[in-house]
Amino acid sequence: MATVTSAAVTIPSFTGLKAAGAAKVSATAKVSSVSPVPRLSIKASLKDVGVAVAATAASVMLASNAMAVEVLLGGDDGSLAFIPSTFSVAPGEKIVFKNNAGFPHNVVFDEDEIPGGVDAGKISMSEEDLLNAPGETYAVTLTEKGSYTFYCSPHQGAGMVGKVTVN
Ligand SMILES: [Cu+2]
Repeated sequence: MATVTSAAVTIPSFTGLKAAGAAKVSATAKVSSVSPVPRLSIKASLKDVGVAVAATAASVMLASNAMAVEVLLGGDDGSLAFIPSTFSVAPGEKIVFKNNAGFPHNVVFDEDEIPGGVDAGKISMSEEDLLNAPGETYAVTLTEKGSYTFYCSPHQGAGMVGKVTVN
């Protein structure tokens, strides 16, 4: 989900770059009879823009092929929350919790609110273990179908709880 959003942001900025590049080309065309050198450098910069867009498209494809869901720990607005706080995954799909803001955070599954037979200890971080650095991640893969409630132990009281459905 986060990947799709970043792609949506990248495309408009590319359009802006392309427009700026096109404007430069037409402006320089008048000068080019004097010196062909600026024309070459503009060609190169347009090519770079093309490469950047191709790289973005490739990373989006890789992310979807990997079948991973990214959940941010803490909102950009300072909220103490999992973002998204409610989501679904397929059995075996990787869930990557990523430190975003307001840390330290952690991810602990509630032993009373996970499918029977699943060991909360095996899928949780320890209550004392914390993600302290920006971008630090904790990944978990759930294989049993059902719903799982999890929380961040430092911020559980502030409402930092989430729910994932494996179906
Ligand atoms: Cu937290």
